[in-house]
Amino acid sequence: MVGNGRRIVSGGLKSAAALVGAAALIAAAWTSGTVQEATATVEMTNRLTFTSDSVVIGVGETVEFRNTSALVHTVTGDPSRSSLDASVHLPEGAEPFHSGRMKPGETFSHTFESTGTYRYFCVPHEGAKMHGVVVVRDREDMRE
Ligand SMILES: [Cu+2]
Repeated sequence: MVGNGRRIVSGGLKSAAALVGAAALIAAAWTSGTVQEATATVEMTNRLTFTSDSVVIGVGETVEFRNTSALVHTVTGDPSRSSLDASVHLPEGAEPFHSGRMKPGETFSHTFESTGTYRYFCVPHEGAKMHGVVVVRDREDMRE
């Protein structure tokens, strides 16, 4: 999925552009290592976004999701709960996960046990494309 550079830009390809943007972030994370490493925190906002879009952790590490907004959100990496193919991607063998409804102020932690790229989303805001990416690397690879 990490593309070969060329893309057509037009008004009708917003979600494709968002995907390319996410891929670029992942690529940046892989090469620079300056995005968040190790155990990470992601916040859920009033703007129907996750911050950061993309975090990089080592296998077996945990991401804490915090609902710092005034809205109910979820953190969902479960294809059976999504209606859009683009909302969820799990590495082969990875367990689906789902936070349930998170009220303002609540937190949810998930430990990522398989390497690869996870794409997750928020059930109530799937239509608004509220989703994010966690890249899980071998710890060996993180010592550079
Ligand atoms: Cu949401």
